[in-house]
This record gives sequence, structure tokens and C-alpha cells, in this order.
Amino acid sequence: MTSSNSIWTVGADPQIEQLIRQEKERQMTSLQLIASENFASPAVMEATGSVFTNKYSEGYPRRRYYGGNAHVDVAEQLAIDRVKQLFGAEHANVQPHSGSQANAAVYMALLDVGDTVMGMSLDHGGHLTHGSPVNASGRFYNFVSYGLTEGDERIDYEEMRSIALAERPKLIVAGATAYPRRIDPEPFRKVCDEIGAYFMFDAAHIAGLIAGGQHPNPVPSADVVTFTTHKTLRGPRGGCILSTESLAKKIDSAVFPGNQGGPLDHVVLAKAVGFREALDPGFADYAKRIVDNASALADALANQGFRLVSGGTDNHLLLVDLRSFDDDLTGKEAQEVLDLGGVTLNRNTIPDDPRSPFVTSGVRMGVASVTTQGMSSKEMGQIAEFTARILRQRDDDSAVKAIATEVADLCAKFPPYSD
Ligand code: DSN
Repeated sequence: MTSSNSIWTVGADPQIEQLIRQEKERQMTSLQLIASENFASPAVMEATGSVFTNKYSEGYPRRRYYGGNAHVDVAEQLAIDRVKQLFGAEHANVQPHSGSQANAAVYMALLDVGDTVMGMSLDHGGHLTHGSPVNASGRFYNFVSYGLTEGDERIDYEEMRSIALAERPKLIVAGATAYPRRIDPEPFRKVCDEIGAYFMFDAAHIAGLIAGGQHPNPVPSADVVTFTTHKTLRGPRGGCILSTESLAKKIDSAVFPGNQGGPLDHVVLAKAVGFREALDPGFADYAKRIVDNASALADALANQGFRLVSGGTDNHLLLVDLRSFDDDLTGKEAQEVLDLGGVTLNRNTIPDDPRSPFVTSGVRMGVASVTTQGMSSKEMGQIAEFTARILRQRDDDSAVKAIATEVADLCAKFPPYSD
């Protein structure tokens, strides 16, 4: 077969062509408020869709198990050099396929099965890979957790210290998947020094805010920093690990051959593109606009009668407690009807949620995508208003559909891509 063979084009597969068209239409005509999403640049997508997808390259630059890696080696080294420069790290591994794979590799590198690890409680905002019993982390390691204060719903650093002193974990994990406040690395570093533990910071959500100077950089204090490259950092889907030079060998061996086979070379290439974009001075402005927009959205939602967990946000996401707005409304119902109205987000437990994680009493909203589109505080007010109107009129299908049209009109003014 040659590339002129007609079956090699997407157009020859109408079902797939239609799916791409429909998904593009969905993304262009509705509000993307899922806190772990963003619009990658055309350059990132071009690299992801390039011929690098055809290559196999188990190993690391200049130490491969396959031939033909002259250009792959340069690409991976570029990604490594750029991300080290971006965060001031001693060592980088750019091969993890995802954040979960990155975390699994760190656990394998630093722990033995059965070791005690401490992470943020999942129902207070921690991630699945921070010890959920249904995740490998919770199956293989003995996770204990710290959480939020009852009063201001911020990380309880005192409690974190007392649990650490009592449980003596070998590793402490900072970082979260649904926590709207700044995370200070220093208290974690101090406790780790006190008990002789490793310190890992999972910066998946806030990597772009760190790169853009809006949140403290954990690299100088942590032994290991993991993150995903596609959320606020706005690169391709994937993971990354930064570490001290002294842990480099352990980390690299745990990624390959410990947890993965061949890297996704097209994604590694696209990571290099994304890191360069984040090194651009304009990225700091983007990170600032994200934080400003999240704060504006928090104020606007509060004005509509929603309670914000912790009273607001310092980062790109908000956790909305729906009970103050309408005690009968669940996160599940809200997510479903908001989707019909063109406001796409995910249901989320709120701290100590009386409802199950499948139903929940809250929703999570993130503003990285709408900020990439160029929206600002005025549009955050409109988003809050759309959200409240859809939820108030959730039993009226035609009203919800009419709001979806208004949402599409707003999105049309802020196309993320020029074509
Ligand atoms: N847990 C997913 C999220 O935050 O949406 C990503 O890991």
C-alpha cells in the first residue's frame, strides 16, 4: 500500500470522519470547564500527529534497544532540556504516558510493596493514584492520609505533621486533583526532613501555574515532582517526572523497563513543543489570566448563590457545593443538565460529602480552556449566569436548549483555533 491508497485517509472512513467533525463542533460550541483539560496549540497537535508516531525506541537517548533513533534521540533530549530549564530541575524523565504512570513509576522507584506512604485524602481532593483502594497505589502500598481543616477547608498542615510523626511514612505526597488553594511545599519538606521521608509533589493540575510563576515551584524542595503535560501546562496528553540527580537512575529504571515499554515518541516530540511554548514569556501572562479568571468566576458564582469550597480559589479550579443553591440538586444531575445547556464540567465530591462519589453534592469547574480561548472576567460572569439559569430551569428542556444557543453564540466569539 502507498500513501495514495484511498483507505489511508480519514475521509475514507465516514464514521471516523463524522466523529472528528462532531467532537470538534462540540468543543467549539460549548464551554469546556473540565479542570484537567485545555486546548493544545496547533503546533502541539501537529507534532502529535507526525511520523514520530511510527517509531519504536525503548531505552533513553543514545541508549536504545532499537535502531533508527537519530531524530527521536534529539527530540527526547530537547524535551528533557526544555523541561529542566522550565522548572529548574536537575533531572527529567519525559516518557511517562500519563500522570498515573508517572506516579506509579515514582512509587516503584522509591518504595517496596507494603511500605507506608502518606497522601491527601481522596474525599478532600487527593487523586486516585494517592492511595485509592481501587488503584494500584492503594493495593500495593499502605497509604495513610491527611486532609483539610473543617473551618477554612485548607490543607491541615498541623494534622499532616502529626499523622506523619505517628505513621512514619517512607514517602509523603503533596498535590491534589480537586483542591482550589495554593499548596505550600515547605511544610511538607520540613516534615519529610523530620522523619527521613522522601517528598513527592504531584503538580498535575498546577504545572502551568508553576511554570507561569503563579504558584510556588516545588522543585527546589521536593525530591520528585510529577505532573501531566496537558492541563494548565497546555501541552499534549502525557506525564513527566522531575527529580534530583541522585534519584535519576532509580526513576529512569522505574519508568522503563519498570512500568512501560517504548515511549510514545510523537507525544515526547509534542512535549518538547509544549515546553517551548511554556518557556515563552507570554506564558506567564496566560497563567496570570487563568488565576484571575478563576477568581472572577468564583465571585460570580457566589453572587448566584453557590457556596465555593474554601470560599474561593487561588488556582485554575473551583469546587462548587451545590447544596446552598438547591439542596435537592446532586452533582450528577447538575453535570448532565449543564452538558445539555453547553456547560461541560464534572461532578465532584465536596469535602465529607454525604452523597456517594457517583452522585456527589458538588461540581468542579476549571478555566484553563476558556482562558486559552481569550475569555476574561466579563465572560466569567456570563458563565456563572448560564450555570445558574440552566440549573434553575433544569426541568424545562426547551429553556435549557435555548441557553445552549446563547452559550454557542458566546463561544463563537472566542474560537480557540483560527480555522
Ligand atoms: N483526575 C483527573 C482530573 O483531575 O480530571 C486527571 O487525573
